[in-house]
Amino acid sequence: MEIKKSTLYWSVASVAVIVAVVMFMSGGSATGNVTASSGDVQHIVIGMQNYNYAPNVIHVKAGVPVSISLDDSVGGCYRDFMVPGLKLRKYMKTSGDTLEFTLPKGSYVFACSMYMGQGKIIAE
Ligand SMILES: [Cu+2]
Repeated sequence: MEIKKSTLYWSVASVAVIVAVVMFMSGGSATGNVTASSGDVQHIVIGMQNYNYAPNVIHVKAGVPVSISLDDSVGGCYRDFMVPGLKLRKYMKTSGDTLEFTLPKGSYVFACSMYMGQGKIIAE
């Protein structure tokens, strides 16, 4: 159990490092792409910047499962994450919680439960 837990933390940490590197290389832009993929899942870690989600424009591949998690910079109701067009809502208590879904081509708004934080996922 301990080993599994630390493995999970390491994977989350690695993804966070990749996100940081990608954001650094893209000049701190809030536009994001898939930051890591294991198997057929597109993992996306969302943080917080200027009272909004960052990245807040995310490009994914249509038809391939997406897994979203919120890092520790995300607080309060921003952790109550919704994709209204898919009728999805999940309170992601920790950075280990994920929301998983697969998208047909299109653009999907995501937001906190009060629409203070908003962004979109573009499936191509
Ligand atoms: Cu909110």
